[in-house]
Amino acid sequence: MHRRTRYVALTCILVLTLVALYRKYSPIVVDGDPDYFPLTGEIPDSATSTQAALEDPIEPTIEPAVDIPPHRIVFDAEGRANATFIMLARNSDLKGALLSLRQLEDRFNRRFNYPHVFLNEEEFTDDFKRQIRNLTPSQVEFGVIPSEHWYQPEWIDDEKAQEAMKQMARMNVKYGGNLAYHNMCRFNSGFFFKHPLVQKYQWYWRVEPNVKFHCDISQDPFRFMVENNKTYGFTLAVYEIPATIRSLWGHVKDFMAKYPEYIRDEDNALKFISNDRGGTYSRCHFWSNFEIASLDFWRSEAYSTFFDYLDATGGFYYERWGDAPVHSIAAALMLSKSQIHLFEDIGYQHDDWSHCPQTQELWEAGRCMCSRHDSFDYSSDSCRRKWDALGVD
Ligand SMILES: Nc1nc2c(ncn2[C@@H]2O[C@H](COP(=O)(O)OP(=O)(O)O)[C@@H](O)[C@H]2O)c(=O)[nH]1
Ligand SMILES: [Mg+2]
Repeated sequence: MHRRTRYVALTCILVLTLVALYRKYSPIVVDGDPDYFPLTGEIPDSATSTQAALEDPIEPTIEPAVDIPPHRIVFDAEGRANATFIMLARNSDLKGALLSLRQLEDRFNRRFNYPHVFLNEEEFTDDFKRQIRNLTPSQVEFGVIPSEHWYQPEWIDDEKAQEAMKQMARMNVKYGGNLAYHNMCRFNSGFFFKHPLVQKYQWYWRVEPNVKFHCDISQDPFRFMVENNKTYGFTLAVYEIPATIRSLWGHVKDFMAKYPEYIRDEDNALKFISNDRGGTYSRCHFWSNFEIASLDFWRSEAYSTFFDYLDATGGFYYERWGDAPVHSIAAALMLSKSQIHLFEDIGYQHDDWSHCPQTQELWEAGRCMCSRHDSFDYSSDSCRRKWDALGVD
């Protein structure tokens, strides 16, 4: 090689090595602020132990109606988002929790090692912890829910709540007479994202015991959410049982009238939750037993005000409002429809209802163990068609 060419080549190699070393050992740099991490509370291990790389910042497009911090692209050294799985479970749910976890690890997390948080209103037993930890090399944390986040608050009229529960039990309203279920729905609506173990995260994937993941998930859904400016992700959408939400929509309309600043006027997903421009509720909701979403959305002023407003009516106890319609109504009214994402490629089953990727391509690529013909998506109890009609990618 010519001497001069060799000199140029050596200089290039030296510069590239220096750039690589700088990227590897420099501190977190996000939007020019070396100390920034988009969270309140503790800085996650992944951020402090190594560097987090900044890649192609996306301009925030979120309107002021929802005060969530603009999405920032922050990944740790392994390319992971600041995210966790969250499973709410009882000690008696151990077998179902193991079944869900085994599939989640095999189909996705063995390649990504995202952490897990398990929550319960009482201490998990040592056996529960040991058996769960045995299934994953990822970090697992077990938390007890503060009692004020779980139990019926004192200001609820207990006699009225008892009477309502008896009445719902008599009418065979699903879970209507089950006080623990009411606590659970209120917790999932307004408190899970406030748990101390969850504070350090920006994203979560909700997992329940006894669910199935039918396909390989080779792309990281958290990264997808971050990179595509998404806030709420789902797989199945269904109709709510009318007897559980008798007065819910009336309160939502009152909220909209009182706090118009929290409602997104344009390009929201109102058409998914109402057939008459807000007059009545379509009863469609994203099925919240599967959610991949931003914790900052639930922590926002808009959603907090919404939850507090609904909670103050006592409807989680005097009726049986589920966290699914509450989450879905908020997402549909406060986000742009393009911030809501249907994970078509994630094969998922809860109870008898299953989502199986519909195209041959996705089904084969995911090595799916489900029949595309058994998918619930286009059955009469599904709201999938209404979602499709919104025309979101
Ligand atoms: N710790 C705890 N978890 C509960 C309780 N009730 C329900 N869960 C959890 O809440 C979620 C929803 O409950 P599930 O019985 O699956 O209700 P469904 O999906 O609406 O039929 C699951 O993750 C359950 O493990 C409870 O009393 N205590
Ligand atoms: Mg369930």
